[in-house]
Amino acid sequence: IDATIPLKSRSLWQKHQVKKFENADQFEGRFIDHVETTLARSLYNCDDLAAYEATSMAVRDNLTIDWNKTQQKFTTRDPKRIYYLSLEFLMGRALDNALINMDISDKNETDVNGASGKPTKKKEGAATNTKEMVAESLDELGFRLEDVIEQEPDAALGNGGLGRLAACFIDSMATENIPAWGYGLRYEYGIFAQKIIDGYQVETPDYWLNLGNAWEIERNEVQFPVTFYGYVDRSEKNTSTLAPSQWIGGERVLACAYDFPVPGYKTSNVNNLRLWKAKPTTEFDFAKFNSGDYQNSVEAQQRAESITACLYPNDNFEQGKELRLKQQYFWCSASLHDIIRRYKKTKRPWREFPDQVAIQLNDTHPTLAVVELQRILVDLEKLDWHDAWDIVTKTFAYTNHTVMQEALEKWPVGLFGHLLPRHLEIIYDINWFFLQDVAKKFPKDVDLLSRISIIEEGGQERQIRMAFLAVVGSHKVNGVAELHSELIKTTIFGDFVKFFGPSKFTNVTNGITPRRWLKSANPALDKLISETLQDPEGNYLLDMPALTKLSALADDKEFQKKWYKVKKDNKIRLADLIKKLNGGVDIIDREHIDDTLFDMQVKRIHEYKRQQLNIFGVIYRYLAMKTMIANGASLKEVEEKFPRKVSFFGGKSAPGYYMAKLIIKLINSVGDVINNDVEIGNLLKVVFIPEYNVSKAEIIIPASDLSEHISTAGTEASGTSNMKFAMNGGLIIGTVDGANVEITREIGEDNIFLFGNLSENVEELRYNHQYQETPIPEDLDKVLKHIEEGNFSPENPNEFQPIVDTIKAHGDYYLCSDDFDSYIATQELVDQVFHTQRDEWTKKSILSVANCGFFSSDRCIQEYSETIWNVEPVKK
Ligand code: CBF
Repeated sequence: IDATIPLKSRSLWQKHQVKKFENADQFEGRFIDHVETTLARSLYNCDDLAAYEATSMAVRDNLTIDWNKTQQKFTTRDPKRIYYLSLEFLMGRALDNALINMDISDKNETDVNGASGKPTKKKEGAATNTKEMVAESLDELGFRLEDVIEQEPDAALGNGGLGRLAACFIDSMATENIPAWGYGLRYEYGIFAQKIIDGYQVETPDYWLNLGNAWEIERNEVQFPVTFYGYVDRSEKNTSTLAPSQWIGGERVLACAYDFPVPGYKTSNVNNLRLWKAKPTTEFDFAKFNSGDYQNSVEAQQRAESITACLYPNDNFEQGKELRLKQQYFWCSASLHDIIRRYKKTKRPWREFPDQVAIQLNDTHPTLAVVELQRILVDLEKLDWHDAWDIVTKTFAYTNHTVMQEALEKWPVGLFGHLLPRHLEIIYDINWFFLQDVAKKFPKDVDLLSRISIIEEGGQERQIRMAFLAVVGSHKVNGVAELHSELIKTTIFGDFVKFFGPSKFTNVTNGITPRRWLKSANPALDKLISETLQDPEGNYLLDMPALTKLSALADDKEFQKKWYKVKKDNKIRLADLIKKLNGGVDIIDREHIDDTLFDMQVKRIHEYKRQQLNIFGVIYRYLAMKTMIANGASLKEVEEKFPRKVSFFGGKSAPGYYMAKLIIKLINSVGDVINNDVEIGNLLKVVFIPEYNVSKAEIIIPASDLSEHISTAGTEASGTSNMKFAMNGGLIIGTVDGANVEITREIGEDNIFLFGNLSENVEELRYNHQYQETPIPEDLDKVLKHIEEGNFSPENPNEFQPIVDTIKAHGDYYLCSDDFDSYIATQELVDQVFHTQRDEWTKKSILSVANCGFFSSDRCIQEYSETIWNVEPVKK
C-alpha cells in the first residue's frame, strides 16, 4: 500500500506539524495535555506516578519527532546501517537518561528537516539544560523531579554484563550518529525480582509492564509471521538440500514490533530499539473448532504469547530448553525480515547487501540469523547457494563474551530438527562445505575435522555448536578485552585461527556510557569535573580522554578536599538507601562515615566471580578481631589493625544455581553474626543489598571506596562494573583478569590493588588439585573450620558444608585456596593506604577518573564502526 500523502494535501500537514517543546512554558502545556487527555486525570488527582507518565510522554513526544526526522534522513541518504542483535537489553530507567541526552542546548546544530524542508537554525535563547528546565517546571506544577524519576520501574530485560553492554552500546551508537538499530525481545517479565527471606534468595516475577510503558510505541503495522515445526517438502524434483526448498511449517505466530526511541547525547539523531512481542495469528484452527474443541484451539493461540513472556534468568550458563530456541528463532526471523524489507526499498541488487547492512551478533544467541538469512536467500529469493553464503558471511560479525564451557550454547540435533527442520538441513550443508575446505587445507590432520566440526559427535546425541557456527558464518570475531581476545584464540577457537588465519579474530575492549554512569549516577562528580575543566556544557562526556587534565590536580589539597566531599555525600546517599531498605534502621555508622571504608562486590553471584573468597576474607578479619579482643586488646587497638569497614554485596543468582544461592545465604548469615556482635561495635559490618539492578547500581557505585573484581584469572571475559567504579573514583582490588588488565595499563599500577595467580598458571594449579590433596593455607583453614563448626548456621551446622567441600574435597576449581593469602595481604595494604595515607588514596581516586577515558563506550563504537562494520556516522 502506498501510504504517501498526495502533494496537494502536504501543505496542510506542514501547517499542523507537531513541534517539540523548547522551553518551560511549552513543556508545561504538553505535560498538562497528557495528564488531562492521555491519562484522563486532572489537577485534583495527579500523583507522582501520573506526573512521571505525563513527563515521560512529553519527553517521548520530543524524541519521536526527532526519531521521525532521523529515520527520514537515513531513508533519503541511504547509508550503510548496523543492526545490533541482542537477546538482552538491560536498559534501566529511561527518563533521566532522556533528559540528559536530549539536551536542547545544541543551538548551533542545523536542523535539516525543518518545517520548510530547508536547513534552519534552532531558535536562539532556547533553554540550555533540559533536565534543569523540566525540574523547575515540575516544581512549579507541584512535583519534585527526583520523586517523579523514582516512579519508573527498571526495564530489566537482561541478566548482567552482556545485557547492560548492549544498552551502553545503543546509547553510544546514537551519540556517535551511527545509523543503527537494536533488535531484541519485549519480555513481559524481565529478570526476576530478588527478595531475601531469612537470608535466602527468593525469586518473584517482575511484571514491569504493570503500569504500562510510556517509552514504547506499539507498531501494529509492523508484523511478521514466524513459523515453527512442520517438515521440508522433498517430494517430486525437490531433492537437493542446496536448491530452493519448501518448508511446510506447523505452528505460526506473529511477531509484532514495539519501538523504543534511543536518544544520543548532544545530537538530534534518535535511533531505534525494536523489540518483538509474540502474538497469536488471526488464523483460527477450524478443524478443532468444528470438532467442538474450542477451548483447545484458544489455548493453542494463547501459547503463542508465551514465547516472549519471560527472560531466561541465566548468566554465563546455557540450559538448552526448547522455548529458548523458539525465542531465538522468533526474534532472528522477525528481525531479518524487517531488515530485508527495509533493504528492498532501496531496490539494490542482493550482492550489495553487505555494503549496506552489517549485523552484529551479541554472543551466540542470535546465530540462527546466519542460517535464516541463508534460507531466505536460497529458498525464497532463489539465489545460488554459494552466492548466498558469500553475502551471509560478509554481513555478520560475532562477539564472544565467554570461554567457559558451561556458557557455550549447544543444541541437540533432535530438538533442533523438530523445531526447525529446514534450518537443520542448512546447517549440515554449511558444515559439509566448511569441513571440505578444512580437509583440503589440512589433509593429514584427521582429528581436526571432528574438533572443528559445527556438529559435535560422540556424546549421547549429536549437538550443534553454536559458537562454531557463529565463527564460520561471520567475517570477524571479537573478544571483549585484550586478555580474553587472546584467550579465545588459543582455547575455544584455536583450530579456527589455524584455518582462517589470525586476522579474522580481533579485540574490542568493552566500555560504558559516561552519560548514565557518570553524569546521571553521580551528578556531584559531574558538576565538580565540569567546573574544574571549565566545561559547563558537559562536552567532556563526548571526549572522555579530556579527563586526563584532572591529573594535574591529583596532588592539590584543595581539589582533594572537594573530591572527597563528593565521595562522602555519595556515601551518605547510599547509607540513606540502606536505611530505607532496612525498614528505617541505620546499619551504617554515620558519625564515622569518613573513616569507614566502603568495600563493594556487586554483580551476578557466580562461583567464578568468587564472592565466596570475599566472604572468607570478611570471616578471617572478624576472627582476627575477635582473637585480639579475647587477648585483651581495646577497641581502639583493634581499629588500628582492622580499620572501620562495611562490606557490601549485591547480585542475583540464577534460580537453579544451588551453589550461588548457598553463597548468598552464607553472606547473609555471616552478616547476621557480625552485625549483631556488640563486642566489635561498628568496626565491621556486612550488608547484602537485595534486588541489585541498574537503578540501585547508580546509587551504589558512586559511593564506593573500594570494589572487588576478583574472578579466577582467565574466567571473566571483561567485566564492566570495574570500569563503572573506576569512573566514579572507586579504587579496585582485583585479579589479573578481563579488563582489569587494561584498567591497570590506563590508570597506572600504583592506583589499583592487584593480587593472585595469573591465567597462565590456572591450568597447572587445577591439574595439581585434581591429583594431589589441596593444600589449604592456615588462615583459610581457620575460616573453613569456623564455618564447618556451624558458627554461622547453629540450627543447621552442616548447611554450608557444600561450599567448604568445593575447596577441600572437590579440587577447588576456582582456586580460592591458591589466591587466599595474597588476597588477604592485599586487603591489608588497602587498609593501610586508606587509613594512614588518605591524601594518597584520594590522589589514586582522582587519577583513576582522570585516566579512564578509554572505557567510554563511544570509543568501542568507533572501533566497531571502523574495524568491523565499516559504517560511517551520519550527522547533519
Ligand atoms: O561483555 C560483556 C560481559 O558479558 C558477560 O557478562 C557474559 O555474559 N558473558 C561476561 O561474563 C563479562 O565478563 C562481560 O563483561
